[in-house]
Amino acid sequence: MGIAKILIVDDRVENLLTLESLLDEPDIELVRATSGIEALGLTLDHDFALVLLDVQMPGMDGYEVAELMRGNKKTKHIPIIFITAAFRADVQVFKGYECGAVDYLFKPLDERVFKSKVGVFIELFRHKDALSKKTRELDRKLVELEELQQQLEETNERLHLLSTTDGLTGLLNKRQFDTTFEEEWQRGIRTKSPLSLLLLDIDHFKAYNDTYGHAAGDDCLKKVAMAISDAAKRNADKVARIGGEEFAVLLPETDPEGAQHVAERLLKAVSSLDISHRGSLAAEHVTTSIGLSTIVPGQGYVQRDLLETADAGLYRAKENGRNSTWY
Ligand code: GH3
Ligand code: MG
Ligand code: MG
Ligand code: MG
Repeated sequence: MGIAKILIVDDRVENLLTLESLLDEPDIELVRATSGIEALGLTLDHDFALVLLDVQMPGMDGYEVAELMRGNKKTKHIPIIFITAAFRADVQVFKGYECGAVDYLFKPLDERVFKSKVGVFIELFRHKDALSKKTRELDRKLVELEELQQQLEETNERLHLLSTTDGLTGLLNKRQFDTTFEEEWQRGIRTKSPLSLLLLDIDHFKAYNDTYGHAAGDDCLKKVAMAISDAAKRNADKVARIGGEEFAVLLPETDPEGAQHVAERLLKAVSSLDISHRGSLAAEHVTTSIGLSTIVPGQGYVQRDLLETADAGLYRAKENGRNSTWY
């Protein structure tokens, strides 16, 4: 337990000595002042548990000291007990309370009453001290907590990215495509607007791997993925890698004409990457085949219809010599 400091103020040294003898305790430190002005200065420099203040002093009296203490942010909460000469009917006890004193004691002091009153304020001070220590500790913890919160958010963001995107290409993964497809389908039902789907597959990609190796194959996949997402320009367009060398592009609020337009653009975008492909039977460079379909969601259709129609289109595009689109 810490030491509690008490300021004793009296213009007469013998009165100070009396107070000192009454408060001679190991856990109390007494600080003396023999004038009001000296007392005020000390209250600014120390953290007092209590001020025992004489009323009558030459110069600045106790009431004035109390009023000035109340007017200062640093000292306004320090409890003050006035100690004054023997009781007289004309002593303005109320004035002491008005100045903000917590108590008013008369000399000669009753030792037991005096000690127990002082004891209450020491107890309060200790309590306050412990509370402010706890508050500081909590403040530190709060800062730590905020840092942890920040880390958690970053981890969550990374986790979200990992669980929704494909590691090789950065496009949406199959799982996220399924989720997005479901959402767009439901939105299409509400807005009664056409939803188009493009299924894109790299031509003779097995031969590409066989010719150039798996690492070159991966590199090619990355370039194709980038070309596709660049070519699917609208923000609402969702591009996913849904298989080894298969991609899906979901085009909300897009009619067959628009979908065909995007498909042609994708075909061209990949083709103009001009990635050499000796093993291809379709061209000298890497090409794709694209199957398309468009449905206004609901109205007797289900999601699978859109997928199956696009898949059938892809099959026809392959049969048709590859490097082409099919509705
Ligand atoms: P088609 O024109 O009919 O599509 O012929 P294809 O060879 O592209 O089709 P197939 O389905 O027979 O082969 C796909 C190949 O894609 C098989 C596999 O070696 C390759 N592949 C799938 N995933 C990856 C991958 O992540 N990296 C690499 N490098 N190759 C992959
Ligand atoms: Mg006096
Ligand atoms: Mg395939
Ligand atoms: Mg293929």
